[in-house]
Amino acid sequence: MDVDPFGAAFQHDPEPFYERLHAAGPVFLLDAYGIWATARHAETQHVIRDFETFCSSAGIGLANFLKEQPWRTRSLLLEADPPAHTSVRRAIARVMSPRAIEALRPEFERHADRLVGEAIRQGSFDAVTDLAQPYPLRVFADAVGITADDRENLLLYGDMVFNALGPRNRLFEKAMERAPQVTAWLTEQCRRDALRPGGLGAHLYEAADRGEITADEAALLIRSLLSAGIDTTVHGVAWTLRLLSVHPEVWDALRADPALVRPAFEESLRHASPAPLLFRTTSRETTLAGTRIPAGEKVLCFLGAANRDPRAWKHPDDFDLRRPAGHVSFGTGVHACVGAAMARFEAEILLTTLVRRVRTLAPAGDPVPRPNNWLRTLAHLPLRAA
Ligand code: OVM
Repeated sequence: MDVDPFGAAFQHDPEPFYERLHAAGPVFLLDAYGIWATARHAETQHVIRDFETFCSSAGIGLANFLKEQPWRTRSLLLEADPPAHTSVRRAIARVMSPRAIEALRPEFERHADRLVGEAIRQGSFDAVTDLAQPYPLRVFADAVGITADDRENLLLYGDMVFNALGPRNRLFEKAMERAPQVTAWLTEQCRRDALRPGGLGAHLYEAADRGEITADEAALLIRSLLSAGIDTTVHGVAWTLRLLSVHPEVWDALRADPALVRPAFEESLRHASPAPLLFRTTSRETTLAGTRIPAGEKVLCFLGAANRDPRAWKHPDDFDLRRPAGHVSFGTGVHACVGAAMARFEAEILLTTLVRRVRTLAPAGDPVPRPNNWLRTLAHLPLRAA
């Protein structure tokens, strides 16, 4: 198969490639990179569920850590396998419990109200730079306990983290230009004495005090929160707003019943998965859908394609809020996104605030993509609210 998941055409708009990926069979080889791949829902789900055969400790990006050094200390969550993964995963899951998240509601609502109010006053606004970015930069970073104001560093760091999951191309080099300063800033924010008491970060250090994890592990888990917790949500929210702006009948349905905001976010994640790719590495020889794969091989799961597999979804290209559960945008199994509930909570509050205050939402220009090796990102999304 000669599709290049890191080529400009795929990065700009992956959907036109999905039909060919689905037709390539349940598992296929991407010649250019010498990697295996799945794009159908069933096999993709199988690979990400079977964490013992398809491991994460050799990296979930293109790089194979069995053969090359990662660019930074491995993530204890993302780039680890059970049993090492289990205790840190438990600690961070506890810190992000449903109760801990719900306690954030007043602050999250206050900032949603403020940002939505400012956007509406302008009439036309940029849904990326006026809403989708500033919202998590404020509320999520506050929830972690970040005290620094220069939070653009989180976007610069996110650019590094996500571009580094692809090849060492121009995008990677560009993102890494300021790596020393940005990494130093980020490392500083993960220190115990830099964090506000009572935040998620402080709670991780308290888990270290109780002996559940070490203090070094707490710092690295905070790095995970700051790595994974901003851009993913920014673009999940941005794509939802894009889809809602071109489906006025869905917007009307949300206005009539704001409880539909949650299914709308979910369906957006399926329809326009912000993180459409995910690698695993075979920890042993295995047979996948009749194909033998040796040990130590990278397997690319096309999550975005699995979310549009006609074998799994009726009219997969329709934007339809009545879908059953089952998209793989948050992964599944032991590595399923630990921040999923937080992302849903942020999206719910921001979008509900908008739905309550805006009668019509319409495009005010074309969305401007922002090339990235991993994420489907928007630089700008001009919208008009009335
Ligand atoms: C982490 C991490 C980084 C990027 C993404 C992610 C999608 C996690 O540092 O643990 O999850």
